[in-house]
Amino acid sequence: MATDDHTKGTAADPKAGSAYPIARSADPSVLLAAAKSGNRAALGRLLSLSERPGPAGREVSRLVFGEGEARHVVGITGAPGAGKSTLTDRVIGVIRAGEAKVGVLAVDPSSPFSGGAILGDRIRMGGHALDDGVFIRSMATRGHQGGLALAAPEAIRVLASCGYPTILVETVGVGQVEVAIAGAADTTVVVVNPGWGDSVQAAKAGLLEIADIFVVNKADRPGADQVKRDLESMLDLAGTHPERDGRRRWRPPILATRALSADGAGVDELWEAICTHRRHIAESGELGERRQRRLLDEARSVLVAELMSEVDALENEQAYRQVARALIRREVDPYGAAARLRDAIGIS
Ligand SMILES: Nc1nc2c(ncn2[C@@H]2O[C@H](COP(=O)(O)OP(=O)(O)OP(=O)(O)O)[C@@H](O)[C@H]2O)c(=O)[nH]1
Ligand SMILES: [Mg+2]
Repeated sequence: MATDDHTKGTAADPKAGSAYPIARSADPSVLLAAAKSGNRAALGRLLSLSERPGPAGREVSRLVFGEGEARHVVGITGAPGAGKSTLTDRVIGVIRAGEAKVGVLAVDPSSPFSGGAILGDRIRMGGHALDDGVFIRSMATRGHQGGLALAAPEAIRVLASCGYPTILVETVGVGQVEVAIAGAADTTVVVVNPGWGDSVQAAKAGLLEIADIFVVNKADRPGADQVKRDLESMLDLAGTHPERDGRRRWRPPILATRALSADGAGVDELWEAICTHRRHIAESGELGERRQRRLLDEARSVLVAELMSEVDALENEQAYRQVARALIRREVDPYGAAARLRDAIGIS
């Protein structure tokens, strides 16, 4: 099956014609070269390395950062069960009809026991299991030092540098981190369903702010028009804000899809809207700005993660115990304690 993050290393590099299992290599540059030449096991291993703390992971970051960036990162988010995976599978179909390669990141926010959900995504996107032009990676919260917010952009760069210029990122639209990941795309698609209050739920989850395109999926069910009207009026309200920099404003279109129907009704239009949005932000300069902002956000997240681990490491230090004692005896308040700990780490 082509949805492989299984990198047990048994696959020999077919392109090199050698029996040496390159995917088992721990050398990031060897893996990157193999992955670029189409070795999927090597790509999987590279992604796994990039998720782990330590020098190998850092080296992967360094290597792929120098390789440039994805052409188009598309976030697909929405409530659990809205049909994100089914829709993603359909969009993959449209992209592949044009023969471009596509990488998919299915971000699973739940616990280490979420194997079932990941398996579900694989099955739903399984229509492309034998297609070498598609690489699907499931990513769970566990295992990454700085959490998903750091793992996702890293994985996007790895996929892009290995020949997947378009990346679809599916995340469930609940929880701050997940919404932030979906919003950290060039184009963010928010999926809602017909039903009372679905648009209100989307607004509550903060999805209204990050949406570049709305999709009312399951439009085969009654109530699709109502959700569309609700969203339109919410957008009308938002539209009363002054235009920024006098730029032509992008009003998120609201499309209807039936991802399960035989002809995938509305999916062609969705892909068209995604491409139109990319053109729009490329022309207005927003694409470059979004990416610059994302990079800076990422660097800040790295800094915070590093500081956190330094603070954690302090717990075993004498200085920490002294400060803790003073705090408990109320000789110093929490701010004073923090100032002393800062001294102990060596930041002023
Ligand atoms: N009636 C109808 N059902 C749909 C449609 N699209 C998807 N479904 C069904 O909705 C259910 C959820 O679909 P998924 O694609 O797994 O939804 P998801 O948003 O990826 O779900 P999670 O990743 O678990 O949050 C499945 O049973 C699909 O078959 C549609 O257009 N119409
Ligand atoms: Mg899904």
